[in-house]
Amino acid sequence: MPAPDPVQATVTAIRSMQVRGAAAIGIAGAEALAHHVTRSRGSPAQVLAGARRAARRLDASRPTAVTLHNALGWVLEAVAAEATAAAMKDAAKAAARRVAAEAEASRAAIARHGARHVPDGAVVLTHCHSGTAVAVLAQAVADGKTVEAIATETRPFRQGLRTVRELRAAGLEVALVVDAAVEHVLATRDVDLVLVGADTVARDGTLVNKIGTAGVAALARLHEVPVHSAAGLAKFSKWSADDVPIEERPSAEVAAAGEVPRGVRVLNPVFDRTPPDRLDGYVTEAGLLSPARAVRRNLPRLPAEEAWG
Ligand code: RUB
Repeated sequence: MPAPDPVQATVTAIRSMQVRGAAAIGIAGAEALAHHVTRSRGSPAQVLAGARRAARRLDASRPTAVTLHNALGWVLEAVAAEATAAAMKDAAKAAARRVAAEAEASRAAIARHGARHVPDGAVVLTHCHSGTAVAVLAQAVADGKTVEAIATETRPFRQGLRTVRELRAAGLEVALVVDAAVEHVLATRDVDLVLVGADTVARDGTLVNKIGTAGVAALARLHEVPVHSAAGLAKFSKWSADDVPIEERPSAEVAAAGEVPRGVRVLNPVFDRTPPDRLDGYVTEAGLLSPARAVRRNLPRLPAEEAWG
């Protein structure tokens, strides 16, 4: 029996949400691409061409999260810089290991910086499941603070259930609310901070994150509650806000067949765009930065598009 195709296995895992969350998607994509390169045969030109084809297939599996595009770009850059097929394979493996190690280091640095902006006794509202945002809140508790989190359920995939499990395990007081409760929570509770993750930060500082983020941020502005997004280098992109593709997922995630009358379309856009003026800042590896500063710092560090051929 032929060995399973690592690219197809990862595409399937990402499409089916077995692997989800921007950071995890980037790491999985880089690993799959490196695995593909180590198995490829032929001349250096053929190895590079095959790597680019595999990268394009992986890149299409979750189009909104630029972490995937960046991670694949870093691996392609490393492969393209080598002159022999053997060196390309070593370079791909090393680049994938670097993507994973940097993602871990990035999360730890963001957790340290972000925790400093979570006051002792704070009530923090969060949306969806971001491993980075969870790490910030867990760090605040590890630093000796008492923190209460209010997590949205996040329809339709209900990532909020994972968030509340992880935050509770980290020692926070935790409440779960339905997405529609956000305004009521902001109006009736002393929420100190809204903290969310990021799938992509566009070049004008627009945050692209789980559907509902833009509304949560608008309501937070109305109630004068600061909004932070935990976003390391791999989340930044040269794309304009309008060019960040918003993934539409199957309607069955929202309503099962037969739950709505014939002729009713069920839309399932799973990300939205939060303009930078609704954000107080991005918590990056270099600390809490305004959207403009965060973009200025990170744009020059992204992989070059030429690596895609
Ligand atoms: C997850 C989501 C998260 C970001 C950041 O959406 O929007 O906020 O991906 O996550 P989905 P992390 O569940 O559809 O992937 O901080 O873990 O990178």
